[in-house]
Formats: sequence, C-alpha cells, structure tokens
Amino acid sequence: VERTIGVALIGQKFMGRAHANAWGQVNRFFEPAVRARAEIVAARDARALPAFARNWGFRRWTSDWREIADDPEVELVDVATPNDLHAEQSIAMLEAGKHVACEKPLAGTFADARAMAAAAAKAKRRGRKTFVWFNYRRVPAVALAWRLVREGALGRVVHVRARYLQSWGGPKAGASWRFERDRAGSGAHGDLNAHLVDLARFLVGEELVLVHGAVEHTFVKKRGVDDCVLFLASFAGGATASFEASRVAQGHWNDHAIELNGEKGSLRFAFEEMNVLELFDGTAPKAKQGWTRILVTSPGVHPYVDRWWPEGHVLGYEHGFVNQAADVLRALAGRKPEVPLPDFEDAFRTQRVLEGALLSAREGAAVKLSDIG
Ligand code: NAI
Ligand code: SOE
Repeated sequence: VERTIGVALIGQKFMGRAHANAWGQVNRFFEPAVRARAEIVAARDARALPAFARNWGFRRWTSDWREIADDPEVELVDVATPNDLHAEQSIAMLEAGKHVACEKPLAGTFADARAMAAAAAKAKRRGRKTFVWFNYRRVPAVALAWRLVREGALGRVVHVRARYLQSWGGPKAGASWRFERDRAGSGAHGDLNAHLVDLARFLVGEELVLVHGAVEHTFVKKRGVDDCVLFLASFAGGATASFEASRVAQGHWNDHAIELNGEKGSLRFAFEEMNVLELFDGTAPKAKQGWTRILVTSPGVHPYVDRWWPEGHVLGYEHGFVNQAADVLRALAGRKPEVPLPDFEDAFRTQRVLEGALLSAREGAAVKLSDIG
C-alpha cells in the first residue's frame, strides 16, 4: 500500500505557488517512499482559492487556516505566509500535533523566533518534526559545495564573503507587506541576510559567535524597514565573514552569492548562474592554477541531479524547492536528507545572528552572540 502524507499549505501567492509545485513534482520525479498528498490550501483571499486548488491539485481549500489544526487528513503543515504569521500559525499547528515546514526567515522578530524554537523542542519530544525553507541549500551547486568543504577541498576555511543584492526596492516600488515593520520585522536584513547567514553556517559547519560591526540603512525614508544591512562577523573557529543585503542595488536581480576561502582552496557560487560552482585548487601546480567552472549537472555525480535531466540540461529556481520537498519526505520517512535540513532550532541560530547584527548597527558596538538569549 502506498504511504502518503497529507499536506496543508497556508499561503497561495509567490511561495504558495513554489511550494504547491514542489509537493506535486516531488512524487513524479523522486518517487519517495512516503508520497505527498496535496490535501488542503488556506489563504486570505477566498475568491482565488478554488482556482488555485484546482490548478495545483489540492483536494480542498479554506479561507480559515485554523480549521487545519483539527483536520485528521493533514500531517504536515506548510507555512508560506508573511513573516508576522509564522509564529502564530506554526505554533498552533505544532500544538495540534502536526509536522511544520515554515518559510524563512523563521520569524519577523527574535521573540517570535524564540517562541517557535521552544514550541518545536516540545513537539520534537512527541515525535513532530520542523523544517525551514532555506531552499538554496538544495540547489545542486550549493549542495556540492557543502560536500566539497566536508571532503577537505578547501582545508580550514578562513574567510566567507556573502552578498544578497536585489534592485526591486527603490522609491517607485509598490506597497507590500515586505515594507511594513509589523508584518516583515525588518527589510532586506530579515529577507536576504537570513539566506546568507543560513548558507554560511551550513557550508562552514560552525556557528557565528561575534558581530564586529554593522550598518543598517533606509534610503526610502517613509518605510518602516531597512533597505540595506551590511555586517562583519566571526565564526567559532576564527574564520571571518562579511554579509551584504540590499534591495536597492541596480543591476542585481537575485544576486545571491557566497565565496569561501580556505587554506588549500576556494569556492564561489552566485545564484544568477545557479548551475555553476567555481573551485580554486591552491594545491595544484602553480602553472595550472586557476578557477575551475564546474557545470553541476552530472547525474549520479552531483547531488539531486540523478532525479532530473541528462548532463548539461540545466535546472532552474523551482528545482531547489522540489529537492527540499524530497528531503522533507525522506526525513518524515525516517531517512537521511541529501544534505542537512534546517529545523526551527537551526533557524533560530540564524535569527540570533540577524538580531546581533541589528543590535550592533543600532548600538555602534560589537555584539557577542552568546549574550543574546
Ligand atoms: P506573498 O505576499 O506573495 O503571499 C503571501 C500569502 O499569504 C498570500 O497567499 C496571502 O493570502 C497569505 N496570507 C496573508 N495573510 C494571511 C492570513 N492572515 N491567513 C492566511 N493566509 C494569509 O508572500 P510570499 O512572497 O509568498 O512570502 C511568504 C513567505 O515566504 C515570507 O515569509 C517570505 O519571506 C518567504 N519567501 C521565501 C522565499 C525563499 O527563497 N525561500 C522566496 C519568497 C518569499
Ligand atoms: C524578495 O526579496 C525575495 O522573494 C525573498 O523574500 C526571498 O527569500 C528571496 O530568495 C528572493 O527574493
């Protein structure tokens, strides 16, 4: 008998579509031991829901997300709503005995993130799992970078440089919950530095312990949130790191990029060329040294690719989400994901770094992250 897991999705716009696609495609491309069943979708706009449910294969829809708590057909709740709702919705669902996969950042505020981590710890004792959609971990080139670091290709990592630059947030940008402090928590910082901090912690495999200094700036003054936050930090093992998030960087659309320099070599990745990972081997004979451009599309060699297309048939934005859905289903079946999946505790550590950077910017001082509870 085929084992399926009933999924409830909350949110039906940008991430709603990305996740709905993932829950459908994962069954077809990964043939998981436990398959996803698109059971019910919830969102505010009742008029849009019947068509959404029909289009993406959900059996039912509701404009009251709270109904999901008592729904016996639902085992996993997927939270794809604005940041201010993550805590309320995730905690309600964990208390109702569901597994929860929540969008990033874990929450808009540090207090909400703390409450979510506490609820997840309690639910874990009852066998309930939590996941956070830091989807870029599952881009094959990034998963390969993770593997190469663990195989020692870089030796000890000494520097990390991370940038997430976008350009849509200039003065002419239309109204959005992303510009409201009460709804988003912060601006480019929570939205984009969250991804960078997650990637840096994931790839290096250590915690960040100190924020040395930070700049938080709002160029479009009527906004309640930042347009740009830059900060410098250190890892527990001493590696230094710089983080740069902006929504007002003309010429950058979704420029999510990271470079790691180690004692033996370096790696760099930039999402706008998401199928490529660049590797520099500092141990090669000097005459041959240079950056190698790896096209990460070889089935059976590169992570996740065997489930997709032949060599050179490049993947796109949505594949990272399908890969994540596959790993969530693996975890729910008691199997190991391809690369580690962040749970609420892990995402809370990322949130602590974000909080430390904001404190550092506002106080004009270094912040030891162990001082933030
Ligand atoms: P969106 O504005 O496109 O969609 C938000 C959805 O939430 C809408 O369907 C809306 O009806 C629903 N919603 C709002 N209030 C609600 C309520 N009270 N009850 C039920 N549903 C409600 O937002 P988007 O871009 O999909 O962002 C959602 C989350 O996903 C955010 O936390 C954002 O940070 C995250 N995100 C993550 C990305 C990633 O790369 N992992 C990419 C884009 C967004
Ligand atoms: C908007 O800045 C946004 O959609 C973010 O919310 C996502 O997390 C990012 O990956 C893409 O850009």
